[in-house]
Amino acid sequence: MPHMTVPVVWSDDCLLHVPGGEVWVGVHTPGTEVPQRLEAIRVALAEAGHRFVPATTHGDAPLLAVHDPELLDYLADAYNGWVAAGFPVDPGQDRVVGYLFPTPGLLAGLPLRTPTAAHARAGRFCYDTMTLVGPDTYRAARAAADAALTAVDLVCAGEPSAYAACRPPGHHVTRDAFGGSCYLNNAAIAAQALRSADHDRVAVVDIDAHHANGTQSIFYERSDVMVVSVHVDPGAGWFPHYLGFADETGRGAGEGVNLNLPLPEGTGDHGWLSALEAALEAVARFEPGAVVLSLGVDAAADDPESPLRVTAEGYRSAARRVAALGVPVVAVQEGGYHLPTLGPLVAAALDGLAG
Ligand code: SP5
Ligand code: ZN
Repeated sequence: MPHMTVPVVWSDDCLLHVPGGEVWVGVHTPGTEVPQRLEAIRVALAEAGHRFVPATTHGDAPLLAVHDPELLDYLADAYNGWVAAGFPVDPGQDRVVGYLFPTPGLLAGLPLRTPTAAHARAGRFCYDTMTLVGPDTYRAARAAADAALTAVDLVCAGEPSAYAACRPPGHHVTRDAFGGSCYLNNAAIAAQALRSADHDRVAVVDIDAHHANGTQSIFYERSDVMVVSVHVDPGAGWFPHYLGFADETGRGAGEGVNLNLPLPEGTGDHGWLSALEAALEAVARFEPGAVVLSLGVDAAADDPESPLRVTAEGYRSAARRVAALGVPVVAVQEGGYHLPTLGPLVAAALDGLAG
């Protein structure tokens, strides 16, 4: 059998989001989720001979199927509101970043309002200080979602798999709150689009180093979309800290349709692939018509953002096992921050998907 290639859905607009930095424990540090990531991926996938397909626009409806309209309205206007409030001049912050967060202890059961002030509104929708909004952030986030939706179109038209070069990533975004360098949940948008198109049951398999808290949250009470996530144990002190524990199994109709496999720091290919194998057995029993693969490559040994020690061979095997489920796979890019190895890691994964 000839070795297949995977269509790579691409939009130049995904390069437009420039975080400008992030506020890490109160200190302004350089951004980690930078446009150079996507360039590195592009070079490696072109070299591997994959086909590039331009992303097409899909409008608001598939986004509103998983996100609150208030979140989209906020993201669309956040930067303009910040500039209008004068923050780029005084105190000299040219990106939107929150300073006050409506924690349950603050609200004490009273209703969550949307504040008037731009600096307060930021904390209503963004749950961390690491996910700044700049002039073209929303345009890039929309382009990433459109790339994911175009990949859905390709598998619905008969491709066995498609990869969306999504940036910014998405799996940390809930129905109405963003963070973790993510603005719109590309994987959830793709999963819902697959549901609406052809498939009664869809599974999201998340192999980013970090728990898929946003995707989990969006589908937590649903029986038609399974979410499985293999990630570094949040209980060992890793993002997203509050979520991603093994006892989060879904609620109501969704009970038993959410699976978390937290792993100890230092886990390498063997332990990571064993956990994935267990996750995929649950997925196979669920009998999905299609799978969304949240492909973060930050579980790699060299990655600065996680303590997992997965190799490129590990990613190749993981993707091969996902493809072996025998249903269409829409892969969307999530994290991965070590610029020198990022491209080869994604190329190895796509090679496994195609093989
Ligand atoms: C999509 C994705 O992989 N998001 C990762 C979000 C986790 N970010 C946690 C940041 C932890 C601190 N990193 C230090 C960076 C200092 N600039
Ligand atoms: Zn990650």
